Amino acid sequence: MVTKKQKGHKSFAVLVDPDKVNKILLDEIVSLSVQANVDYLFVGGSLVVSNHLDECIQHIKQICYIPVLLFPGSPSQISRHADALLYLSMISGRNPELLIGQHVVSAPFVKQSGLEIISTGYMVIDGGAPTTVSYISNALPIPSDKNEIAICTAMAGEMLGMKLIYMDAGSGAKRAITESMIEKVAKCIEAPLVIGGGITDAEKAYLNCKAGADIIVVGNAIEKNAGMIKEMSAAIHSVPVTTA
Ligand code: 1GP
Repeated sequence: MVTKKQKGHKSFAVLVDPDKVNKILLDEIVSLSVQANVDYLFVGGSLVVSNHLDECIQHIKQICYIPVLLFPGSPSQISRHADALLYLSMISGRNPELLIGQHVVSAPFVKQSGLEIISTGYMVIDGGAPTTVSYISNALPIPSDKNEIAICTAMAGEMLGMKLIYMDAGSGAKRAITESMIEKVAKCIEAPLVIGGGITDAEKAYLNCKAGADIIVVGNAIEKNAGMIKEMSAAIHSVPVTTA
């Protein structure tokens, strides 16, 4: 991820929530992702109630080579079959459980999993309506027009050693994160910047990358119309390469 950023390459991550996709839709999403050169498959969700995470990831690994990264809503969403774990600390909130508490409890288990651990400063930005992540986290999101708070939070996360900064308006957000916020945050950090939540068309994905996003995550819009993978991927990968 860091190397891709250094080369100015923009990446596309398709989010698969095991609760929201059946096998037919999963096969369709994976097949279209392979054809469209999707960079990553993120698997997880704020609230996964089913118990077929392992099965879902094993199936993906059998049918494609796209790296699978866990995007867990809780420590129970860990599968050793994935390639890596986004080790999220919710630095935008003040809920100690999501900052460090759950990490302490699950540390031996996570270590034993053998997964590549990618420490990630996770920032929830207000998406215009309560989302599952904002409810479950029991923490206030960063207001969507408070760019300074987002900048300072991202900088602090990076200085604490986080390898990625992920700004998320929440799945199905009414309002995606503004390009103005993305641009200002991107200018202040060197870590790759992941942007997701409420991105519903290729143009928005393109504009987010132009503003400074390094990785775009889309889930909801693809669950509704998997055909969108192709145009979104083409738009993201068409952003001119710029090296810092
Ligand atoms: C949510 O960032 C992801 O955590 C993706 O959001 O489902 O709205 O695309 P969407």
